[in-house]
Amino acid sequence: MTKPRLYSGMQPSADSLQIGNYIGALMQWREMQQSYDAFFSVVDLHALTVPNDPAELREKTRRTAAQYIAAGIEPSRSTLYVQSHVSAHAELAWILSTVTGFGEAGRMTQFKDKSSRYGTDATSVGLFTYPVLMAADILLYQTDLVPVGDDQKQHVELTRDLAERFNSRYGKAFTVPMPVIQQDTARIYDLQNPTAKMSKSAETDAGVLWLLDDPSKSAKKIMRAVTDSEGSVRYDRQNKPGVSNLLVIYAALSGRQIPSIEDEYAGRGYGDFKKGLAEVVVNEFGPVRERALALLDDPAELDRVLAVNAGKAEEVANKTLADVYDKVGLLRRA
Ligand code: AQP
Repeated sequence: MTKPRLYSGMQPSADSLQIGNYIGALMQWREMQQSYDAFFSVVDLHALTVPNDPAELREKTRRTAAQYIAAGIEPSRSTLYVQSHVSAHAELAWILSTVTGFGEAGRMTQFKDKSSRYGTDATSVGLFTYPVLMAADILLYQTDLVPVGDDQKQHVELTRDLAERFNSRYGKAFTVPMPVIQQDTARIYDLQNPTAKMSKSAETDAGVLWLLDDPSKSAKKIMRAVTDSEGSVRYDRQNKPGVSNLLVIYAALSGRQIPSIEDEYAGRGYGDFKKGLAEVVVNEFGPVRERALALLDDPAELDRVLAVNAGKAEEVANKTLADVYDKVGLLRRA
């Protein structure tokens, strides 16, 4: 029996991934690759929608791929590749842009947020059409499921609308995908500002735990994480966002339930709790970091693995693209 297909990706927007990317995405991908035919890409074309240094972007792309593998994505089981290595992504994005309404694209809240933050002159058309490229990523592979954070839900809804519109206008070319929305307990917040999502592009470093950081540096950041004055280790997202965030990280990485961690630290101070969490984080990330650094020590081998996987991705993607070209009436090259 064929397995249902899964698609997800991350932008190579920093030298290291952060713990939110690990807990919110990579840990789930690692689990899901067992039961799904999974495609995981490093979406470098998406990263171009904001200014980048070319040499740094190349390096970040390799680093992101290395961290996928170090975190347990198996390139012999899952199709792990770099988006720009498969030219069908950009080609399908063009076709989809012709069935996307201007107003429809303008309603995407992520674009509205970002463009109001940067101003229209500093906002590229690429940022505006970002969700159309994302739709192309997903639809090229006849994807059944797309695991995403709730901030991406609107983009998957657009993808579904475009797939349905295209299928009814030209005949069925796409599977209509379903989003799998990450649970709230998989959402990680900034250690210094625990009501804001932890992010690769956070303005300050002190609130972000990086996968590739020296473990002692991560331990220090945990010891300095913002808590509250109550002094009890208790989950209450509303009133105790700092402690709740630390509990979520603890539970996710140790595989334990939050109440059992609360029991363990009942009547003990935040210092003890933070020390315990630092140990959990260092134990989990130490080996991931070492594996990633070892992979990055041999970039030629990493590039070879990525090339093999790009070949696997291309086989599926080119088939969809050829069908779409036929359906919209492009003349086949003789
Ligand atoms: N704080 C988080 N908690 C849980 N999950 C998170 N993800 C990101 N931050 C958290 C998940 O990681 C994947 C990364 O997707 P992305 O790189 O395309 O962009 P993003 O979601 O915008 O992640 P960042 O780290 O905040 O990057 P920048 O700063 O570049 O925008 C997604 O699956 C996301 O849900």
